[in-house]
Amino acid sequence: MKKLLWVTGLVILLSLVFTSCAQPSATPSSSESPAPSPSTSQSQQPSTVRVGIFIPGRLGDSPPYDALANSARKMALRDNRLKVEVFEAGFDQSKWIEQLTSFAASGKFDVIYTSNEALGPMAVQVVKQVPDIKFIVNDSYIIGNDRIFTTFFNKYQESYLYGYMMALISTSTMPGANPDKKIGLVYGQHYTMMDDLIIPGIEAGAKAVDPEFELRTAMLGNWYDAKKAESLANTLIDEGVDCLGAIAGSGNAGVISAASSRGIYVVWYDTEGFDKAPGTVVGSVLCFNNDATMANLEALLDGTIQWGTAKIVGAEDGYISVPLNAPGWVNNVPEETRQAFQEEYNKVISGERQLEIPPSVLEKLNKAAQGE
Ligand code: RBF
Repeated sequence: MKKLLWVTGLVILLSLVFTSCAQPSATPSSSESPAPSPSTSQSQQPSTVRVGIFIPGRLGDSPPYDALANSARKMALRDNRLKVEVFEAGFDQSKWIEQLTSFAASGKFDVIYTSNEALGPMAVQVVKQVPDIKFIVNDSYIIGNDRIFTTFFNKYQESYLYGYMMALISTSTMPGANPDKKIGLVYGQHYTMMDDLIIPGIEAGAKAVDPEFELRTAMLGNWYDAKKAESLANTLIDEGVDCLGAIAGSGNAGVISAASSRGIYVVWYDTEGFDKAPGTVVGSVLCFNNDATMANLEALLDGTIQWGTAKIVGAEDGYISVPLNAPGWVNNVPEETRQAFQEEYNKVISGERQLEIPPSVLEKLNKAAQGE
């Protein structure tokens, strides 16, 4: 009996081995071998697009540039038609045009993707000198150049929300908030977007909370000196400011140091920022540079970019937003303050509160880019 069982077992085992060897293509394991590509994708070999990312500064503390580089790298991992190389040009702005020209003339790229309003005019110059190269520029507004596409965020709207939030925090019952109707901003340098959209937007937002609000500003003069930024922030706090904004790249760290040692508040611009200093950074207004970059790169790969045009995006289409459920906001800011903010925020995203970029500002940016 034992012998019979042993023989039966052996027969079953042998027949299993035989079946799996004899029918390789019919077994589930065949699906692990490379699936045959559909004939269309075999015949239309996707062409590669080589994109050079030109960072006008350094990566690490500048939300628009970090988002640009990170999104492009992420996109290249997801789509093998995209090849990406990132170049950090550094803070010496007098070198940028030369660096950009040689980057474009290197022959390594089909398209250069860069950011900020000073780079738009440089792109216009470079396309005149370097044949075939194309440019996508975030935070720039240029129309009519058929090798340039720009994306412009409604910074007036973003800054209005920023000022509105800072003024509400300043008038709140939060410890450290004083009766003075003053908020502050430390910023990197003068440029049209700062002077004509960001600062006026913050002022309009604060005055919408209370017309008596005043915005005190301090210019850093660069995008990296955190020590100087700290001293500027301290001066603003001495003047009665109890909630600060920071748009100064690596200088922002100094604004946080001053605010946290003096027990006042910071609202972050473009990204969440709560983790930079929990309890000091208590709110933020977001600008989704990453989404815009991904969308533009997707359009580039699909061949649907509208060269020669500029795309304006804002809160109504989800490119500017506020993290209303973030623990850093919910746990630090009293409910009535958050409620008041949310009411205004809803008006902005629904379009009830119209905060358009003045056409004269767009015209000014385009004219500057065309060298007019
Ligand atoms: N923003 C930064 O966060 N870091 C920078 O290094 C930086 N450099 C800039 C240089 C120039 C010439 C200009 C016009 C803007 C710069 N910005 C920088 C500002 C940036 O474009 C954007 O306006 C702000 O970051 C707010 O979104």
